[in-house]
Amino acid sequence: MKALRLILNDQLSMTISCLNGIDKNSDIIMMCEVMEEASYVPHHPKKIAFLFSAMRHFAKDLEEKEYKVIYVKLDDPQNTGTLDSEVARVLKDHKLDLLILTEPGEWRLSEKYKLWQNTLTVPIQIHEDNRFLCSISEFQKWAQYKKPLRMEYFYREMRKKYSILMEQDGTPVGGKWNYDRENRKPPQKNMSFPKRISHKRDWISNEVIHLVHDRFEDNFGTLEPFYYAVTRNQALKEARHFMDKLLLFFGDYQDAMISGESFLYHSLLSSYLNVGLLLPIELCKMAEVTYLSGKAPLNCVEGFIRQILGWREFVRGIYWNFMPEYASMNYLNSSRSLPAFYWGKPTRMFCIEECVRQTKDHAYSHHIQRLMVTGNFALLAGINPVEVCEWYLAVYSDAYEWVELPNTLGMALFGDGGIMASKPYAASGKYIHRMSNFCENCRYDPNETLGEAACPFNSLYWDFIDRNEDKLRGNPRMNYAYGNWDRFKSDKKTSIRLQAADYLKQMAENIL
Ligand code: FAD
Ligand code: DLZ
Ligand code: SF4
Repeated sequence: MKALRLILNDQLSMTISCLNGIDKNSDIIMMCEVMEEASYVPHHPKKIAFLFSAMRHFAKDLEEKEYKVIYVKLDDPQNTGTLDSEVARVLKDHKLDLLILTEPGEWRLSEKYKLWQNTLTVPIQIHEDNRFLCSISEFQKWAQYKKPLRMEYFYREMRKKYSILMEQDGTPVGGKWNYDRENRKPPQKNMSFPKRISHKRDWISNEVIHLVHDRFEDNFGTLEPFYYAVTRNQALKEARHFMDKLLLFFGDYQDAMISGESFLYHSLLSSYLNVGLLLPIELCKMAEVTYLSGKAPLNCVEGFIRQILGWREFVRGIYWNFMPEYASMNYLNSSRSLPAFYWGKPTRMFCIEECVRQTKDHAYSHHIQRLMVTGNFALLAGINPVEVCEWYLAVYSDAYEWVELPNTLGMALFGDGGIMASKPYAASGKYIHRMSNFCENCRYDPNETLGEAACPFNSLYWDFIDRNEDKLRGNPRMNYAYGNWDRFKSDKKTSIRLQAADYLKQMAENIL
């Protein structure tokens, strides 16, 4: 049998399951750039350039290993623009009699695969994506009897399963599972950050950059300078650089935000992991070795491993466990439109402007910026989750629906009513003031709730607490917030409501 083996854009791993048992003489590997995938949201130009360049380099590596590869470029004249039609065309043209796939990262595509079982003329095999450390069925089994689902318990099981940071007697190294409390330091004055490595740009990347410039120039985001790693070797260099120079500070300042500093001590590895150039297990092992050789403290190493072995696998489990209903959940009935400042229009809120600017420049911002600035604002202002999710899916180079949706709809917007998080991550301007230097440059005052200079996050925070009382008051983790709200006199409550209404009106008029 001659098989076609389709590799999607985020399946760029030599160990990908659809290549298992491949016959180099007869089987064909297919990869294709299609407009349908490149435009279902307005992806950031850096994201598209990174993905296409990484794909083209991966195809070249496969050819060098003497696999037969069909690579369809976006501007190839015969490219019909969709995965359906391209797969059907290649199957027919090359008289292939089997299609072998690895399960995709998005529900949308898994539905497509189901459809192909009826529409294509050849049998189809779909293999598990074994790069993840917890399979979809294993997560579902774990989740079956656990209510509520909490990352911390899942993470402990994963630590035991892979014996990462574990003592021989089955206890966690250092005696604790989680060192998060040590990882919330605000930024210090005069912090310095090791220089990031850069990669030489070759003709493949140059060709892709021209293509993206021509075809996607209207999309939000800056294409140049383009500095992403696009091969496994380059991605490994990034990983080693992180382990050697940054991991030792990663934990302490994980939540800090600094104006003009997009990366701090973060790894910037999510894009490479999600596309398949790096594997989660190898990063966990590298971090563990860094700890064992005394090069980074336990709070930093455990914090990093928890993000990958815990959060990353947990969000994927949540996605596949609750889709397709998950995508349309809107527990708080949030319905306002996404303000234009998310797409780079001016705003007087410095924190938002800065996070959006960093996003525009790098197709990246770190977790706390995504969660506590742009995410928190959308939560407090009651923005429609569908619009917010589309924004996150478009603007970050690491964004695929399996990881973006639970983080945005669940963690940031509480749209799933508590599946991902035990309470909303709602915070006033005081949090941003404590964890960043953004407020120093802002025309608003984080210490004021009322008046012209008042930080919009403050009145919007109380308005959020007030208007969602029926849904949130019963939650024990919200007792503190409701205790404080209850202590406000009724005229103060009225003033806060009016102030918030005014800011929401300004937001709708694009003058906030
Ligand atoms: P680091 O801070 O260095 O963390 C190390 C690694 O841990 C990351 O590379 C990533 O692989 C993993 N990780 C950390 N937190 C999470 C998490 N919550 N979920 C999954 N993996 C995690 N991450 C994505 O990969 N794609 C997304 O589309 C995405 N969308 C997000 C949307 C929102 C609203 C929020 C709050 C978070 C989102 N995240 C997403 C999670 C997280 O913000 C990014 O993984 C992280 O910022 C990537 O930067 P880094 O590689 O420097 O991460
Ligand atoms: C995000 C993306 C883009 C921009 N382009 C392509 C493409 O041209 N070809 C492709 O195979 N995949 C692309 N992707 C990724 C898919 O949209 C989808 O998110 C993943 O393949 C899911 O596994
Ligand atoms: Fe953001 Fe408020 Fe601080 Fe301005 S004062 S930067 S709006 S938190």
